[in-house]
This record gives sequence, structure tokens and C-alpha cells, in this order.
Amino acid sequence: KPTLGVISAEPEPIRLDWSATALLIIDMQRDFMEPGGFGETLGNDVSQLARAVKPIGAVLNAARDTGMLVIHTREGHLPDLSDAPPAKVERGAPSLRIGDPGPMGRILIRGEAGHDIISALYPLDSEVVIDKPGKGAFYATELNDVLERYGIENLLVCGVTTEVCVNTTVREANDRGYRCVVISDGCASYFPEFHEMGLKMIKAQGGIFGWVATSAAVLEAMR
Ligand code: TIU
Repeated sequence: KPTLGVISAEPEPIRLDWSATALLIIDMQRDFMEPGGFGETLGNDVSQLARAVKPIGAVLNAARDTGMLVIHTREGHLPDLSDAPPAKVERGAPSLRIGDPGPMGRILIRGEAGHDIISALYPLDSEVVIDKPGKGAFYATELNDVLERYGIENLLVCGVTTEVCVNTTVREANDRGYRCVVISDGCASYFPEFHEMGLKMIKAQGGIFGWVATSAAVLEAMR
């Protein structure tokens, strides 16, 4: 396996040292992905997210084959909601709010079925799982410590949703000095136009927050 790869990305190709690169999979949780989950109770069309599962699975398999560090995140809160600010809990859901009982357990609460990652992308015991109370994966988590411990400089980022948790995480990562390559077909949004613009915002102005590449381009570079 090569130690260096060049990804055909936008706005320009990027050369990565795979030993300093991690795959970061954002919030592929049942509450966001599956009918009956939190995302759908907010009135969203969860079928829009399903298309990201296969591309993520392909890159995940390649990352596992090469021994790349794999990190999964989950958005959620402690059962007592002590890490859920009222400003967040009050938002969004007229019928079901964070912590309320839902069809897959309490909404966005750690340990509940709906909070867990979908079976198709389920983490291996050897992989890192980061539980985050916010949209960004760095806020109030150990993510930066993990990345420093493994000598990570570059992130392949995918997951849901493009304009919310993926964008927030990529913006935070960019400020912290990580090069982010966002996998375009490995991200999705309930709103197709937000997905498209969310990717454009990252790669505009010479890649102001990072790079964007297809899963096929990432897989080609990893071969
Ligand atoms: N993971 C993530 O993006 N959390 C959200 O709440 N996204 C929405 O688009 N609602």
C-alpha cells in the first residue's frame, strides 16, 4: 500500500500522507438516518440521507484495509440533559424534543437505540467513537487529543448533514490546522440544495475551508 496518495479534489488535487490521515465519519446515527428517528420527527425527508451510506461504506472498507485511523462521531446528550443547553432543547421539535421518548428510545440520548450508528457502518471495537453534544466534533470532546496522539494532520470527512455537522466540524478543523477533504457523495442533507451549497462553501475561494472529492477519487488515490 502506498504511503502517499494524490486525490483528484477541488479546487485542486491534494497529496496526502496516509499515515497522518484519518477517516472521520460524522453522525451516521439511526435518529438521523432512519424513518421514525429524530430527523424525521423534525419533518425531514430521511430518504435524502440514504444515498451517502454506500460511498461511506466503500471508503470505510478501504480505510480498514489500509489500517487508517477511523473515527465515528455521534451527536447526543447525557440522560440528565446536563450537557444540552436549553437553547438547543427548546428548538425545532414541536412534538418530540431532545430527551423525549421516541420510537427508538429517548431522542438523541446516549445509550438509546436511535442514538447509535446504523448497522451498515457500525464501528469496529478498534475504532474511535466520539460522543459530541454539539454540531461540531471538536466542541466539548476529546477529538483534538485523539488526533494529536495519532499524529493526524489530514481528515477525510463524510457523514450527515452536509451543511450542519459536517460543515461545522470542517470549519473547526480548518481553524485547528487540519487539512480536510470532504467526500462529496459521502455526505448528504435533508435539503439537496443545502448539500450542494454546503460543499461549494468549503471549496470556494481556493478551498477556504478545505477540499472536496468524490468517493471514487478518494478510493483511486488509496489504491
Ligand atoms: N448531525 C447533524 O447534522 N445534526 C443535525 O441536527 N443536523 C440537521 O440537519 N438537523
